[in-house]
Amino acid sequence: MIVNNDTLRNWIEEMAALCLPDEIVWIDGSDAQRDALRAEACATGEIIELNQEKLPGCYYHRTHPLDVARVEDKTFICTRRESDAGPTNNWKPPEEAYTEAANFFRGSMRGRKMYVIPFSMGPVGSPFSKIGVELSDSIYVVLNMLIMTRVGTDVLNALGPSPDFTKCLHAKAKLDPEKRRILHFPEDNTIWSVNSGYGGNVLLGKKCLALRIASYLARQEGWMAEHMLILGVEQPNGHVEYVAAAFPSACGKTNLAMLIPPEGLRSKGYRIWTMGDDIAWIRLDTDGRLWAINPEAGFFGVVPGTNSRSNPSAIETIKKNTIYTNVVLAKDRTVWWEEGDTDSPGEGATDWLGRPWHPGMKDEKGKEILGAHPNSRFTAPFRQCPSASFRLEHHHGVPIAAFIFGGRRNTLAPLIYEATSWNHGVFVGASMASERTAAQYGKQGEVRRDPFAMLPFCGYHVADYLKHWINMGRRAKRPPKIFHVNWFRRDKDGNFLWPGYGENLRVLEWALMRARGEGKAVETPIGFIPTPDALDMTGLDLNESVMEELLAVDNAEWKAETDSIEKFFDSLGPHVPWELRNELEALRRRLDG
Ligand code: SAT
Ligand code: MN
Repeated sequence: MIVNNDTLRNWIEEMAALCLPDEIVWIDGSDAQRDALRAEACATGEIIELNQEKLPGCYYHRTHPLDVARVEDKTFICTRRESDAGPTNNWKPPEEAYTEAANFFRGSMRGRKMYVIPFSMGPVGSPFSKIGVELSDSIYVVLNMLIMTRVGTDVLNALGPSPDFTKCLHAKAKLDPEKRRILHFPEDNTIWSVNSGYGGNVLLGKKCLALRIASYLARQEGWMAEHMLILGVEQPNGHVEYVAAAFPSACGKTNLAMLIPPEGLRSKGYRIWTMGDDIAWIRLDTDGRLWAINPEAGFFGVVPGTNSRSNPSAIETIKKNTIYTNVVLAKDRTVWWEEGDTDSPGEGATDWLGRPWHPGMKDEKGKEILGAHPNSRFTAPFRQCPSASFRLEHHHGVPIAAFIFGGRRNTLAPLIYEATSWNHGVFVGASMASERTAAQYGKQGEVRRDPFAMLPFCGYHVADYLKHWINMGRRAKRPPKIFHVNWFRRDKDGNFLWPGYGENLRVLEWALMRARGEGKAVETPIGFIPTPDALDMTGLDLNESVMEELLAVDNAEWKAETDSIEKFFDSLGPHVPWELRNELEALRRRLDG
């Protein structure tokens, strides 16, 4: 391949001299090359071909048992000054990080091939998009990148001779967890990842580029890189309005992104268009609004718990051309997972570790052995989603009418409330939190703050990130309205008050009505909440008293919350924006009434 880009060629030469691959292979994005790579990986056992009658185009992969998720303690932001990484990121000085990791990369591709993966985050050639080139010695990574991003010759053509691309280097090396490093050099537009083979550690377009590096660039260039799903709600009159929503993990982001309207609203003509389930890049346009694209081209979703009730669209999406990682492999080369659509994978199945397995198996201590790893994943092309938005390839994305922030709170936060101003909304996003459930390790009920769900993904000082949010609102003439939702409020006996799933559309629709200047609301100290009759409840029978409980605001509980938020702000260091300190004090005054 003739590549007329000196920066790119020199960098690849330099990295090849470090890693010493036997061969360098350019990924052109063609089906023929993808098929050849699949065949090669099947031959070595790196992937397994699934039952092509039942799961056409689907493949299976098991990771190393100690390589099953992102590793936050091995993830670093390497800026020249430590203060630029802020108090919530791990930091290493760039020279030290490069030197140490070079030792792990050195000679690690001997006897292997180095694949050159040119990829675009966002539609190829869009002014919203960014180009990256990932060098990797893993076919599994190549096959995943082909689904998750736009890859190939088009991307090189769009780049031309420009040096403006993110240099991404990945080597599996020995998969040694101790020597695993996920290094970000925002000042060099560079990412180095070594000793892992899975997920966000190695699909470098995703969290590493599209969030950590992009958030750094976005602040410099005046846009936003956010950990948000994007969803279009089509009203009965055919008009589509868009929301972008941020939730901490385990709040059902992918399910919300693929929501199926409940019958009562569907029959009125409501419809959902999925734009993204994880990441939004957002820019201010000349119309004064914020416009968002989804920089990805696929879904990398958690498999366990995905079923025809929780997410029928996902079930439809992953029937073909999907890579399954770390689930149960059935004897007929289909796949199975906990809380899927069937009770058992049948005789002769093997678990994510490759051991013979059947449901109900217990270890020596009597603890249940899961067949699929809890972080097992599907990688599937976006366009296979039945509700995939027709604007996915639109270079400008979609205008955002409302931002939705959420968390998993047993008490305190009502089903929905609306911020009274942009700055108040930024305060709401900055103080987002989830409580641990029984299923998670650690203390039950412990509150974890995760501003904008960006804490693990912000490529610079989080207080500066909060200030960037304040500034974006100042610049936008028609900024989105900001809301906070809580699908997880419980009654005294611990039961969920709200049915969730598709019913959540009723709540989103109220937010969109408010954004249009409609919708009934009452003002409370924490913001506007719907009047008890404001949500469209057609087809859902919910007791009035339950609705009241869902919308209740308890001043005493909220006062305790303000103290907890203040402690959190204090932990972020001295330059938390004064606007947010003001919002905190204003909230306290309103609560004191
Ligand atoms: O592994 S990913 O980072 O892509 C997904 C996640 O952990 O959120
Ligand atoms: Mn995510």
